[in-house]
Amino acid sequence: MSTKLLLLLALVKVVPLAAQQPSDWKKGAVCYEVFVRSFYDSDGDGIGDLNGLTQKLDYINGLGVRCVWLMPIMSSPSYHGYDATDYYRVKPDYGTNADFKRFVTAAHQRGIRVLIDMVLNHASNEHPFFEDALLKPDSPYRDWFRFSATDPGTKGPWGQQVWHRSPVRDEYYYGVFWSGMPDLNYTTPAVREEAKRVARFWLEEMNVDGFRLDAVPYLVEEGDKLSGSPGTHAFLHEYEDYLRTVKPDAFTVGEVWDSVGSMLPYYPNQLDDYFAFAASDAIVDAVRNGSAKSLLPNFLRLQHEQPQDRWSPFLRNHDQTRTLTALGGDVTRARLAVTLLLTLPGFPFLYYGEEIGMTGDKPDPRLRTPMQWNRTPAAGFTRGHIAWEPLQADSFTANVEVEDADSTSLLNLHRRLIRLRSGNSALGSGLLIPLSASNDAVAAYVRRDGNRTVLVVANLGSAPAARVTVTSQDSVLPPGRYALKSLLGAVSGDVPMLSVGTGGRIRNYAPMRSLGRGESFVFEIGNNSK
Ligand SMILES: [Ca+2]
Ligand SMILES: [Ca+2]
Repeated sequence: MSTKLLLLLALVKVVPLAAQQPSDWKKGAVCYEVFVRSFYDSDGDGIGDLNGLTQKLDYINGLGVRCVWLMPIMSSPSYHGYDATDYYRVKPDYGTNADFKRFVTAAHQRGIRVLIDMVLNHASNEHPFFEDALLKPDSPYRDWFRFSATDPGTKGPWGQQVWHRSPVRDEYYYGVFWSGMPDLNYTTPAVREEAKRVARFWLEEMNVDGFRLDAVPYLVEEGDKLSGSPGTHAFLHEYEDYLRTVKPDAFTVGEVWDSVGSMLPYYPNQLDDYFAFAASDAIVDAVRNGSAKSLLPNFLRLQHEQPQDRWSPFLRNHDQTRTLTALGGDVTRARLAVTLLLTLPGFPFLYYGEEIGMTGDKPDPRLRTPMQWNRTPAAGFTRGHIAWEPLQADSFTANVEVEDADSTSLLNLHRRLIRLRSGNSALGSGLLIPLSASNDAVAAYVRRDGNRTVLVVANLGSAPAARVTVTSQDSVLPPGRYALKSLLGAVSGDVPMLSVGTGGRIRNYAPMRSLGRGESFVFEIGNNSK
């Protein structure tokens, strides 16, 4: 490519996806999880759909996210879609395969990558292959599932029933989650090949950029090893290798809902990335408990073990009580939580509606309620009268329209933080260096890469914290005096210069006279002014 053309490309506002280095795009990026059914209904039937999602792409782009993960969009009898009946066809409620392709094209035009949920572990009990296997003992699909002539009676990984009685004859089949979701048998070569064929279809024909893989620890059962078996790891490795041959920069993120220690066996050569559940819980817990003590250990361990673009923190996903509800409706705490999430390392994910402080608690449909767009009875989600699931009660006050107009809103804080992260290499990919604060309620850390250094200080406590000082155990910066500049709005009063002594340590530095309740600061540490 000529230098002239390179220069031209650099000047184009949106860098075409193909021109980006395969792994570069995750640096400083945020990915947005969307439940299509609840995002925007384009035709008034009360169900969100792909055309509606396409119509709202400018909103998503305006958040500054560079990637979306769509919860299941394949044909399925359930509202959530985690039980497919056809892996090659979009759920008719959501539209057609052509609608999906138009969505992907429109997302790519905005530089937004598209990941879709891929549910490999199980199909629906209404999937034609399972129905065939259930009905006919000589079905070619018998060994695509796991049948047993007698009830093995064994329980699942969390003590649940996993062997379900066939409704047709005296036998049992295996389903780790539910009788409506029979597990596919990945020891059968044809099942592994089919999983690859499905992946190829979505990568090539539908042009997606990758997958979020559901429930990966449960893929292969080996004796009484129902989770994290050697066969599961081997299959993930095989699957990822296959994706590389189809689309070298395809991206995969897996759900391993477990501790950091239990995530680590899924590296280095299986999926690209996994959700960091334990690190995510640490953020919400720290903010809820008003204590910074257990905030950083999981992040530091992950940082030590794996590159930052290979683990993904978040606040909440579609299976969990929404952040604002978990924080007792306290918006100040919700602001702290997202400030921590988007200034800590990793490749963060954001669940739709969290940016406007949507609320919701179990049962599951209440965690996935329609997006609140404006102050109308259906919150602008549908022009029909009835949404598929009732809105949350606060849709008149917590919605995009209201928060858009308020520069101090949670929504605008999200936009600022997402942009800050993408534009500041220290926040995007810098090393996390923990600081100890003189007050346990205060979180303090530095992010630093080769060029830039950022200091984050946040009071998680329920009272103001006066004269808080921060200290580093290790070398943070070359010795000298540094000026601090706030990256998140104006700061009242002067911020004292930071003196870094020999050894590069920060010692008893007090950036502010007092930190108000819920107050946080993100400072750029300027050039050495010595
Ligand atoms: Ca619709
Ligand atoms: Ca399985």
